[in-house]
Amino acid sequence: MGVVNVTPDSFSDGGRFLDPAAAIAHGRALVGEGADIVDVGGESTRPGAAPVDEEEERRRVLPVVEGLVGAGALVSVDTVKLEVARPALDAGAGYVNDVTAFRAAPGMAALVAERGATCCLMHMRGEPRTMQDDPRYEDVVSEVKGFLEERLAFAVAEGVSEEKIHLDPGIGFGKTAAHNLELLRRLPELTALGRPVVIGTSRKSFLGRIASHPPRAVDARLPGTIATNVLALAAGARVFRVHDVAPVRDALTVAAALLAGA
Ligand code: HH2
Repeated sequence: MGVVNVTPDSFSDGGRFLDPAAAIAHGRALVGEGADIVDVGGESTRPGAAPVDEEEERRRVLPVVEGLVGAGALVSVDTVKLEVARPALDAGAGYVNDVTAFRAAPGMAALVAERGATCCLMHMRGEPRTMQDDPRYEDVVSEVKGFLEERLAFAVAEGVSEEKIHLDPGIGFGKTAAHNLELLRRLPELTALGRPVVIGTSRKSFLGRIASHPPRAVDARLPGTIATNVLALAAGARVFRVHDVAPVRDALTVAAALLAGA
């Protein structure tokens, strides 16, 4: 899953693809690099990000969704708003990536069910503005697992077909570096839920902290991104949400060949 952020303030590429033509060209390039899904988002979820109103989010996202439909990949809309998801699905998107796992917008699950779209249900502790203020868990993996289990049951009860549901532990969403590592280490406990697990470590700050990089050296996080995605593949993850599709796809292809021989 390649990331297309149509935002001025995303943590790693904010402002680079705010122009729809630039965002569409970037999305097409990611498809060319081998992305099976392109995830288009118009609101940053980085810690402390300012909320975006619905009309502005639609203005950012819809032309890009329209421009990427037919480019050779499934188009995903990364939104928590019903009236952004609905017109994106009307325009041909087939995947809804809701980082609140259907908790923000009543009706989101029913919309996904009605359209037969695929969706990603992600765990987040708190909300982006405050989620990194001293997050604590008794046992992060069992709490995330319990949450995803409950959200999966909710989505199915709302009519979403189970085969259309992906689950995501929400790396960095209300979690310390130690929590992120524990979730990655114990991923088989989440794949045991029986649905494809999505992993989003790409360029996230914990990778830079572990490798002792300067705080804003985002591009230097590619090796850490590759390491975490390869190990997540070995632990059973199936969807890898990344900004740098070509190098991660290459690493995953080689790792998959090696694992297939095991
Ligand atoms: N991470 C981000 C945004 N959306 N969705 C899922 N399912 N999983 C993730 O880990 C995830 C996500 C944050 O990354 P990015 O989109 O690059 O940054 P920003 O939120 O600042 O736009």
